[in-house]
Amino acid sequence: AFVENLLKHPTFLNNEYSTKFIDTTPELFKFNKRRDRGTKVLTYIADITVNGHPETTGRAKPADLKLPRPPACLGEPTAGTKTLLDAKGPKAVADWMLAQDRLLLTDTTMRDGHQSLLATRMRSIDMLRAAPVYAANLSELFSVECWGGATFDVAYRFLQECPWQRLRDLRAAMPNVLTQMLLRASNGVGYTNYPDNVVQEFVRQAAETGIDVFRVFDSLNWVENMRVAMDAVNDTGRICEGAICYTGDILDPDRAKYDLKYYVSMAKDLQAAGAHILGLKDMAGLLKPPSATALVKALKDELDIPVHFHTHDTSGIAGATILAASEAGVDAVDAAMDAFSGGTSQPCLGSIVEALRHTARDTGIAPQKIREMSDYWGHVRAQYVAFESGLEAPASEVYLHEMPGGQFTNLKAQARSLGLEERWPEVARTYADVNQMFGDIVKVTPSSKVVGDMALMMVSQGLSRAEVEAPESDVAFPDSVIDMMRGNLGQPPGGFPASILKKVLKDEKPNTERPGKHLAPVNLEATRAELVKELEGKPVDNEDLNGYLMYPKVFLDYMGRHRTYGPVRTLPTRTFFYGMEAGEEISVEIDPGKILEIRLQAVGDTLPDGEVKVFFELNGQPRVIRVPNRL
Ligand code: BTN
Ligand code: 3PY
Ligand code: ZN
Repeated sequence: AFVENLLKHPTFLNNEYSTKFIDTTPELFKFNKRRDRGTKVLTYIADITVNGHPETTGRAKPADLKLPRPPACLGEPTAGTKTLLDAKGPKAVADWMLAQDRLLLTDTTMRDGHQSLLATRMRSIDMLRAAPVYAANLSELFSVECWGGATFDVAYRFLQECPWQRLRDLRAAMPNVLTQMLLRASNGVGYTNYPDNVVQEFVRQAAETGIDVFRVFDSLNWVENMRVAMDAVNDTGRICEGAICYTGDILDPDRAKYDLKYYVSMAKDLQAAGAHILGLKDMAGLLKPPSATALVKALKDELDIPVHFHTHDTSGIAGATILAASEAGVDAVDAAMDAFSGGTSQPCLGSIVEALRHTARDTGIAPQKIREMSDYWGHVRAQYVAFESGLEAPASEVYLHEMPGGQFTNLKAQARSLGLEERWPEVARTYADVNQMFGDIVKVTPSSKVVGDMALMMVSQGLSRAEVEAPESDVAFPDSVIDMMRGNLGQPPGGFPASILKKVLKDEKPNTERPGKHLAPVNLEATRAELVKELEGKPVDNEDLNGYLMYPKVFLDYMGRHRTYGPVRTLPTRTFFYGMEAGEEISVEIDPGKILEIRLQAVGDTLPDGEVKVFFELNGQPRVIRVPNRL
């Protein structure tokens, strides 16, 4: 009916229609979703070309129009770590790791690399063009970290794409190498504690869609709060990497709370809880080389499972820490491809490979293959210049504030938007003060966000720690602080100090039990039915259901935009963020094998009704799309 109505409609006959036409033509409205995908994608391009993309307006623009070209695949994919997992299971992979002399490497470019350097904005298409090359040329890697952490919500929220589809496609393109994700235990890939069955269902789906290695951590290092997620991973037959979050300095007598004994004891708890691998997650890059020597030695002595080290190069010294950890016998480390390394990201993969060549821990990866891959990543990075943070030099300041790599540049941007840019040193010091006021806690998503919220509030209101703590003062604490003190993120070692609990909660009694214990399970089928209704009858599969369970509003907003703009995930990144230029031609595979050849002919003037005609050729046929001029 829609097509019939549309075909007869005068506006359509003029080959001029737009979202607005659809929205203001009630007789068509119901069928709006049947507008063909090509038209939707043209509408998106027209809109961005006319109005710009809200996220890149006013930011630097990439110089190059060319699509980044991945290096050639040198032969067919050969057996890799994933092949071993499929044949023999997770315990066999862990045993294999222990038996290797070489240092094993995880490439973090597709997750933490861009999360830490480009505000998580890398799009699937840029990953998917690289993935077959990883399968063919880099199957000696231990794993490719490509999912989880902040990438999940950013995909829906800012990139207008489905994170599940990204994972499914990556898995298909890299059948021989282990895929790895970062999971915030009972916080899933969100910022809050979810009911146990939501976490379980999420893990089940992630494994089904394509994750092999789950790095599970808790933002307060509370093992009790990691068990549900770890058990769920073990139920899938995939690899459970239980991670310690590293903070403080084991060699500093003033930070005795997080000493060697603390970490070894937590590591043993994680091993007992079913971890196949122990993750040593140094999210801020605080582990110094001599401390790494001591810590890795102790962990290797005390554990039966392999140790996998993750760090950030904010200080500039992480390469040395990696080499110290390697010398002390660490089994695997994380690094980012050269073009996505350094600064708040991971240390440089190619340089680690070079540093270990012709030694007992030679990684066995050919430097030439890394250089070629990194060349591609360099061109990819250049497309995202609008999202560069501008951090130009290593910062030893990280030992003062202890902000995780992903938060550092983010908080700086937040401070700037509050007009506090000049007072950054004060924000950094206050962040450290808040940490001490909260009892010296692990700071990683989501606990790091709580500390950041409090620090920004104090600096913008001119409050010192002493003023916040003074019993007579009346402080309006941020909601996230109240929530954490209530126990909704769980408990740090030794609990929160009584003084801050009293100040924040007054006479309210905090919950010191596992938050999930008090959350009723979600009725999954009732939720699916509710979502079907929200989507006006569209069938809801398990991936969509899981997206909605993690982020109800973000997911629905994404679906709403999807209805208007269709599948924009395969647009070149340049087109997605900047639209097209007159005379430009692009080729877009909107479905496997279905290719649209799109040429932008011209952009017309703004008409009296405020709309602009945008003239395209779609597969050789002229098409005119009207979009509102919102500038
Ligand atoms: C975003 O949500 O900002 C990113 C997704 C892109 C949505 C496009 S941008 C042009 C058009 N105008 C909007 O407000 N949303 C869409
Ligand atoms: C995340 O949770 O996204 C992190 O990267 C923590 O380090
Ligand atoms: Zn990290």
